[in-house]
Amino acid sequence: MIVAKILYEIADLLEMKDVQFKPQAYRRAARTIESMSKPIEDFATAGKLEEILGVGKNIAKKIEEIVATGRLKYHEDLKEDFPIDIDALLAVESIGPRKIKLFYKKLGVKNLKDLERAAKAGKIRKLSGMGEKSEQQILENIEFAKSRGKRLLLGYVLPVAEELEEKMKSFGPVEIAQVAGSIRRMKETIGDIDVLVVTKHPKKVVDYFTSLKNVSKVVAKGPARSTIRLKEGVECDLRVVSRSSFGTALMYFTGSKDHNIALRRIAMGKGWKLNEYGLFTGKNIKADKKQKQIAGATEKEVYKKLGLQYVEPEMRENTGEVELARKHKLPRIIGYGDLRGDLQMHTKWSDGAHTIEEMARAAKALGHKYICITDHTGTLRIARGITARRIRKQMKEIDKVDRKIQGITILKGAEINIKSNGKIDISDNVLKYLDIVVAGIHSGIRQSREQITNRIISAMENEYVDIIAHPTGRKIQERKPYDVDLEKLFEVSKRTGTLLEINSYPSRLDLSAEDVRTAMEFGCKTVINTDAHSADHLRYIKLGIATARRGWAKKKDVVNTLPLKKLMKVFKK
Ligand code: DGT
Ligand code: CA
Ligand code: CA
Ligand code: ZN
Repeated sequence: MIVAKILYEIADLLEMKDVQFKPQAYRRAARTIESMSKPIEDFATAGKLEEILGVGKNIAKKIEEIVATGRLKYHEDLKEDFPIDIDALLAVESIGPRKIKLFYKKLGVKNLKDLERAAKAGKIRKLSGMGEKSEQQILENIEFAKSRGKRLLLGYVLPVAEELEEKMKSFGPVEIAQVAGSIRRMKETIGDIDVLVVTKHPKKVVDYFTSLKNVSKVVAKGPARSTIRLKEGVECDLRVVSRSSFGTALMYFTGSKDHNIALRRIAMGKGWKLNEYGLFTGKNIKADKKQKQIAGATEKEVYKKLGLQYVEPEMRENTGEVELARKHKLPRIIGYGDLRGDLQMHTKWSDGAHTIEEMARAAKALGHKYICITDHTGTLRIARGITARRIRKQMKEIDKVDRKIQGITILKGAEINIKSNGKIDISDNVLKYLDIVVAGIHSGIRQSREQITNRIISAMENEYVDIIAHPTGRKIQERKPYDVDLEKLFEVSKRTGTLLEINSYPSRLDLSAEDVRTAMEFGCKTVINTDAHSADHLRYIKLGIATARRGWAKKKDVVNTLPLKKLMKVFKK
């Protein structure tokens, strides 16, 4: 990940220097590397960097240097030309490299504080291409950027955490290793990684942990608890716990804090005590000699002793699950193995990185039984939207690939654009031949609540539209949802049967878990898609399932858990 980050920064820096073409090349390479499932180091050691899409001789050499030394001289030289906190400024929505350069040259803006001061003093509006409105917008966006702190996307941290867990597990003296905390609850953003281990040799384990290859700093080192900072930019806490209290420790460090407090209260009600060391009779572990541990080795036995149904980690937010667990009435939420396919993805026909065949083979390898190809259509220039004529051609190609690859069915679809006036950018004459039509808003998002809501509703009422893609348009930590009356959409969804998507892309997760929960209360059905723009993105489906689980969706609430035949009935025109 550090490689991608440096390449992105080079692109920004080159853009600030007005260099042509090169920025796009660096960005393209960064994007590919960022979404690869194999570590870049593997390509580097095998001397196969140039096989990566977008990586030529020049960029390959730079990657080699980063992999070998953790840094890049070329990058550091570029940074010296601009002594600016680019990361912080780029984090402000609507600000890109060009504006950073403009603000730096004309106003000497080097960081967020400078920018805020300049905007408040009315200096931004005087620059060419800027106005009072954009100045106001910058101020609002600075506030938003400040409020979101340093949390990282689950989609970014999860693979790092999983790899770390694997490394710990494979170390001889480790008996158990497991990730806890917000990652285990699959929250959309993550503060840090929490890992628990059981071992008879804490010192060896801690030495191993603090000398892992991707450690950038050892923050604390002790036999019970150690903290490291990883090169990927995230901190990781390791706690050594005993086998007999592993269950209660896992519960404690999984959280959420509010869920734990509710459980502790239940234990107290029974005259017991619950903490990370176990479930005990007697109120105070130290003072009460008669206290005895009655559970603690596994989570299941602790929940059971407390008279509760087991609560899945994704539901442990104290939003009603404890009450239901007490009554043994928790919903059985969708499982990670329940999905049979993915119904939104892009190929080279529009702005995707891979061919239909490559996408199908990758999906099959993930265990999918069906996929739907949904390239962008018509008016969406930036996404290289395809015309009606090309769609017909693509349909033939899909048939061909579908016959060629056994064991997976490739459906024909499109992701159409809902224009500002609520109209759709391609005619019904084309739509009616497609298996699945996904519609979404991709531009003109600054309309009023009423306009946006009605715009989406008019698409939902089109008899050929099956799915509304990323219904709120939010991008986590980048862009707020557009102003839309979701409850109205849920009502219309129930009436028309148009599905609202759970988009699995790491920065989208849209609908959010909270929105899914409301949708479920309305009795809506939903669909989990990746919106993959490359074969490597297909594995993000796990994040969408996690979002559905956090929203308490059951298997039957998600249409792409259905076998193909039943699925096709849902999408019958
Ligand atoms: P994060 O890291 O901000 O994404 O969120 P968490 O939930 O992973 O929080 P973290 O890393 O601070 O702590 C891990 C778990 O440990 C947390 O979910 C619950 C538990 N925990 C931490 N501090 C407290 C506390 O003061 N009281 C209780 N009851 N539990 C705590
Ligand atoms: Ca944490
Ligand atoms: Ca922590
Ligand atoms: Zn696209």
